Amino acid sequence: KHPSLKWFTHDKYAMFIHWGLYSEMGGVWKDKTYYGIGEWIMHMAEIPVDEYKAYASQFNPEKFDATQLVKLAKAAGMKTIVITAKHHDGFALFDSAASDFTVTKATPYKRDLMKQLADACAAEGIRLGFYYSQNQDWTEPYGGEYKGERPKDYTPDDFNIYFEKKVIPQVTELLTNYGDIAMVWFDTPGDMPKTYSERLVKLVTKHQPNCLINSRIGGGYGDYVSLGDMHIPPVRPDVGAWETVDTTNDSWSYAWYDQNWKSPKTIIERLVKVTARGGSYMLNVGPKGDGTIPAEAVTSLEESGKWLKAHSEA
Ligand code: JFZ
Repeated sequence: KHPSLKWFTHDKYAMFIHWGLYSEMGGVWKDKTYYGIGEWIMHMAEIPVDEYKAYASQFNPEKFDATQLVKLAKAAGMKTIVITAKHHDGFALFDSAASDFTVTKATPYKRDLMKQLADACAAEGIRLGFYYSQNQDWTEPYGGEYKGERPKDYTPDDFNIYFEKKVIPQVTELLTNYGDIAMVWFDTPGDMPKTYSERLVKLVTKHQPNCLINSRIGGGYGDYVSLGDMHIPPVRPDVGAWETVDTTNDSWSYAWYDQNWKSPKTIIERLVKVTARGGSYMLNVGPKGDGTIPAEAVTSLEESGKWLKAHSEA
């Protein structure tokens, strides 16, 4: 049993953040709307790799305010923030020596967003975790589910090239450049060989021994179980520590058409259902491309947070 499960099972409520180039697109590509989870727009709109990468020049979140975001999480009653440092599209919200497809090198914004968030979390006493897509990388020729044409004489074993040149260096950067990291939230291991999951567990443990790893690292590893998205088990699952991940509307990342915002009441109901069954609830917000949080999500998080505060103090 990982010692950090103590806070994980005690705190029970975290903020998930899905944010990236796809947030600036907001569900639209070349004046056409693609309905579905916004961070999959490259896949849904079949955007060519070069065009997608070039779109980084449109990402300039001048209105991002890390302190305001962390204070929103606190107001909601959340104790940890987990943010998409790199999603399946391969774009890094942090500075990385292992890639040019980063917020610091490929956008007019140029600043390291994870550094700002890490500093704000440390200042406000909120734990920080990173979502990292360790297998899928749609803009990397040797990455999982690459959306371009594979190099000639490519074989699946070439995944090792991607893993050595991008995954290991970037996860190391995330574990060594941003202070204490509470959790690395890996995702969609797919058919990634177990040895890669093993190597990532060793890497995390080496740099941040108190850092939790979720079960989507693959290979049967992980310190706790991430259940299927937005899924609340009908009865208490006998899996040890577990979490449900959910979102404030229906899309993880911002999508203009998705106005199906959960009310404060619905948030409380789902939080209670999960925690009553022994789980932790990680509720997502999808900031817009400019870095602001949709007003409806802010209101629901603040109102539900007020209710929680009023009903949890002795
Ligand atoms: C994955 C991502 O593809 C998606 O974009 C988002 O980040 C989400 C939180 O995670 O989607 C999944 C992964 C696993 C399941 C469902 C959706 N599952 O196991 O049911």
